This record gives sequence, C-alpha cells and structure tokens, in this order.
Amino acid sequence: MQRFSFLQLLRQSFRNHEGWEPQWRAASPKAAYDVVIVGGGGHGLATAYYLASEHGLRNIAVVEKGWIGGGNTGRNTTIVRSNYLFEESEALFEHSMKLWEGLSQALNYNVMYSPRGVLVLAHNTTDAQVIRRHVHANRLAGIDNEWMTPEQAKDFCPILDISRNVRYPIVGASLQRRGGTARHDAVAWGYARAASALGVDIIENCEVTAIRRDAGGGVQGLETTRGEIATRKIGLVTAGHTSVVAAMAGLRLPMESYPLQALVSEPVKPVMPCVVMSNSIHAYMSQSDKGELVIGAGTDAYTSYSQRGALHVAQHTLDALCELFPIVRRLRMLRSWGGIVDVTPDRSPIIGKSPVEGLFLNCGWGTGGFKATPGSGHLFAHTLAKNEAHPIVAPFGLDRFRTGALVDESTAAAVAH
Ligand code: FAD
Ligand code: PYC
Repeated sequence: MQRFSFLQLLRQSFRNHEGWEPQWRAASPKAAYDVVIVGGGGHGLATAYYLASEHGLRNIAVVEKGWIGGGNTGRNTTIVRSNYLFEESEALFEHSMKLWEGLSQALNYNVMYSPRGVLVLAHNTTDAQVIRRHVHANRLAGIDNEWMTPEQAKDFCPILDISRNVRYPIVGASLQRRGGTARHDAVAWGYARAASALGVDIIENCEVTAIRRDAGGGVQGLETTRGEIATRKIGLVTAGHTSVVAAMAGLRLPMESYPLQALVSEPVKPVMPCVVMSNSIHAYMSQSDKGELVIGAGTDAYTSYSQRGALHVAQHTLDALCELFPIVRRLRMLRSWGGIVDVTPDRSPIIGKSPVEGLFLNCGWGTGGFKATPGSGHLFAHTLAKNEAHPIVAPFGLDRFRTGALVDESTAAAVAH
C-alpha cells in the first residue's frame, strides 16, 4: 500500500477541491487584441465573459496586476440587494439581481447566491422615514421590499436586541427577502473559467503602466509589466484605482479613493439567518457558510490607498454590533482587512464612454459594487461591443457631472461616506 505523508495528503485534498487549480487559461499577452479589459475583478471578468458569450467577440484579454479576484471582489462582505431609491439605480441593480438568480446555472459554477434576506434597521424617526421611502419606491418599481415592526424584525432575526432602553433602539426595519449573499471568489473564478472556455486570455501579474494614444488622441495600446499590447478598445475596470489608470490617458475623473474595512469572527454554529445592516450606525453583519460572522465597518474619513482601515473605525463597529446583538460580545475576531473603494460625488457608478476615443469606464461603485457584478459586466459588455451605452447604464455616464443630472444614492450606500 502506498503511504502518504500528512503534507502530501493535504496538498492532494486541495488539488481535488474545485477551484483550487486554476480553471482558466493563464495566458501570456499576445501582441494585439480587439478589446483589453484592465482589471481582473468580478466586473472585469464578467465583462469579458459577456463580450464573448453574448457579442461573439473572441480576441479579448483581461489584464490583472495581481491575481484575479484579489482586489475588492475578494475583500468585500458579499451583500447582494437591489433596494435603491431612484429609478435609474433600481433598474441597474435589479437587472443584476435577476442575473444573480440564474448565475450558477449560467456559469455551471456554484457562486453560492443565497437569498436569505437583507434587513435594514431604523433607529429613529428620520431613519424610519428614509427607509420607508425606499420601501415605497421599490414596490412601485416592482422590486420586493417590506416594512417591519421591531417585533417582526426580531422574529426574522432572533438575535437582535429590540429592547427600548438600549443605545441604538430599533424602531422598525425594511426587509428585502430576495437580497442576501454570494461567495465572492467563486464569482471571480466562475466568470474566469467561463470566459476562458470561450477563448478569453486572462493575464495575471500584468500591471498596466501606460496608455498609448495615436496622433488623433484615440487609444492605441497599453504598456504593461509584461510588455506592450496593441488595442483600439480598452475597458477600465480597476475599482479604487481608476483615477490613477485613467490619468495615464490624460483623463481626470471626479472620484476619491477611501479604505473600507471588514472583519470576520471565529466560526460559530448558525446564529444569524439573514443579513442585517444599519446605515446610521455604519455596521452590518451576516454569517458565512463556514460559520464566521462577516462584519463590515464604515469607510475611513481620509482618502488613502492603504489596504487597511483605521482601528477606531472597526472598534466603533464592534461596539455597535455588541449593542445590537448582545450574543456576539464574547466572540473573538479572526482576521480583518481593507479594500480601496472609489467614490463619486453622487455615490453612483460611472459606466460608459470616456472623452478619449476607445477608452471606456466602469468605476465609481464605491462601497456597493459587488452586488452589481453580473449586471455591470452584462451592460458594460453591451456598451463596449456596440460603442454605445446600454439604455440601463445611459444615466450613469461621465457627462452627468457636467449636466447636473446626478443619481444621488448616498442613502443607499449603507456604509459611511
Ligand atoms: P476589483 O475586484 O477591485 O477589481 C479591480 C482589479 O483591478 C483589481 O484586481 C486590481 O488589482 C486591478 N488593477 C488595478 N490597477 C491595475 C493596473 N494598473 N493594471 C492592471 N490591473 C489593475 N459591495 C457590495 O455590493 N456588497 C458588499 O457587501 C460590499 N462590501 C464591501 C466590503 C469591503 C471591505 C470593500 C472594500 C468593498 C465592499 N463592496 C461591497 C464593494 C465591492 O467590493 C466593489 O464595488 C466591487 O467588488 C468592485 O469590483 P471590481 O471588479 O470593479 O473591482
Ligand atoms: O452595498 O450592501 C452594500 C454594502 C454592504 C457593505 C458594504 N456595501
């Protein structure tokens, strides 16, 4: 009988685990592509997948400076919902929600979309008015959302403390039952595998360092740490860093970058059946399938590119969560991390053409772009393929900052801004 050491067995079990071995073609860059997507997060990979699957393009590359999904896609708290206020955003996020519902089947990859419900807490009269306004707006648009009394909220999430004499009393809540979570890295891997199977080159460890333009100003190609690539069409999908990359083409964008942090507890048995968010306290929590409580804090108060958040921000969040859920008081935290989110003046994304011919933008998702991954990729692929914004993303063009037609979703962002 063959004997294996413990390490060999461990390695083998990792190999057998779906997703451990790369299931996408790890490519070297070719000299030229029809389209290059910069940024191998969920949005960039989804864009490449839909360009290939729905628009028949094949000569596509996704270039990623690190490893795919290593940016905000792999750092976020995976909340999926479409309970936004304005019609433009409702259409955008609901489009995405519908794609989530069939995504595992479409990609033949389990992205673990789990519609376990997203409960948004109201702590005072203003909160209640704002949240109820969202409920009414959503219902008018045919999006599920409902108002709950504190008792109904507690029935749905029994570990909530709804006593009246606490620091953050709960006066009501909204519940979007179709909202929930999905497995963040599975989304990147699922899109990567499906795009690769359609011939897309996914090129990791390939940082874009310059954008070359021709005499007329249009894009001509990219310089990367793995050589030059010629292309006439570039999609920038580099969350948190798009201002830096766009500046390589001489473009200044109305965005600021902030650290946003999250943390997980040690794993415990199932205690949390849904997602709970509190916008005014800047704290939210859910439980992963591994048992860890997944906790998110607010953004730092200052712009920065450091991928960690300030300690006092996390401390405030933990204090607040101990008030809302006294059961978590004795839990230990396992790890914490941060990501860089790019925030626009109206807290809505920028999707569409840029003033530079051949340069397209998909950025500004701020604290809330994970939920949009399938919809963003789907609509951005259309925009790139047709050279024209898809009607759903047309309101999210860069020109709104000139015309003033803003889509002010600051109350939907759910975390501090
Ligand atoms: P990313 O996954 O960041 O991908 C961009 C990629 O571009 C990166 O991999 C980066 O390495 C690459 N890149 C950058 N510069 C270059 C370059 N020069 N050359 C090549 N590649 C480059 N959203 C929700 O909807 N729900 C949530 O619960 C949620 N929680 C969050 C919690 C935290 C802590 C954070 C940080 C964010 C959260 N978000 C959430 C926001 C969400 O994570 C992002 O909006 C979303 O993941 C952005 O996806 P992306 O594919 O555009 O970006
Ligand atoms: O957009 O739902 C969201 C979210 C939660 C935490 C960060 N963003």
